[in-house]
Amino acid sequence: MAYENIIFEVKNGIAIITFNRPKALNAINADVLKELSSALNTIESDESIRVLVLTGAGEKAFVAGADITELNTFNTLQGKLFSRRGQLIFDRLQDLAIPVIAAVNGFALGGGSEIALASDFIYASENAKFGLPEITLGIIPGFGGTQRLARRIGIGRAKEMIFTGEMITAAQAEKIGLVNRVFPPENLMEAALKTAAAIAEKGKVSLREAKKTVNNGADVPLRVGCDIEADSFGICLASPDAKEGTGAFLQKRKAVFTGSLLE
Ligand code: CO8
Repeated sequence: MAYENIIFEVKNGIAIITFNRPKALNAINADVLKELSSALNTIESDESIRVLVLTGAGEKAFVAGADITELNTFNTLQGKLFSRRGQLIFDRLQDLAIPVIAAVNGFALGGGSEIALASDFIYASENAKFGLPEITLGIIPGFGGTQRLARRIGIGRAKEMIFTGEMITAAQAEKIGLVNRVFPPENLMEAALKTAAAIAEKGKVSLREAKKTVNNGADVPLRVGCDIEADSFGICLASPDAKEGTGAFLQKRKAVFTGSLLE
């Protein structure tokens, strides 16, 4: 697929999706969702891709939300379908077998915050701003934000952000655990790619199982979560990576992981 609203590139096993609609601060419309979905198809079918980094083009915005021009034309059914479509694509991001890092440069509002929340963790530039301003538009978050924000930062803080629609700074976002780390704008991508490269050296199977276990364990009782963990632990041992990782430690050398997700 030819991309017009995102830039999709792969370098050294790291995929980068850059939201790229400068005239609307990278806001998400139906075309962006279509292109994001197509890029995810490629990522899911290419085993050489080991980590995905999401970012926004330009210095001002990561993604300034869903496209309000488009939202303004929706009737009830179209709104519900667009919300569901976005949710399903963001679920795919969350469930991707590889880690996803959001490198948030500038505004991450509405759907922009919601994409970042569907990623595994967030790095932000000092000028990043997070918010769910939908309430000021007479609507509510519709790409999973009401659910994921509460799970990430707690119900009270999530309700405050959703009810007021106010933005928070990168520093505030770091303080409440929404963001892992904050960097000067010029260092953000370098930092995200450095972490991505460190993760890319690890075994694909153990990364997939670690991600799945944390995700699937988050909403179940501890006992059930620990059962999920034990099952995933067993799956890791079925991969050659477990032999390689433990063997390399004993032989005092660096492990080289070759395990495949298809095994
Ligand atoms: N949609 C469409 N266009 C946008 C958007 C957007 N979300 N955000 C910015 N733009 C456009 C502006 O209209 C402007 O265009 P133009 O130059 O043609 O007038 C251009 O981008 C630059 O923006 P500003 O001039 O406003 O730049 P400022 O620096 O003055 O302000 C802000 C930057 C604060 C980010 C401001 O643009 C803003 O408030 N944008 C809207 C943010 C927002 O409300 N986002 C939430 C949208 S709703 C949503 O995300 C719901 C998700 C779930 C949907 C469920 C399906 C139904």
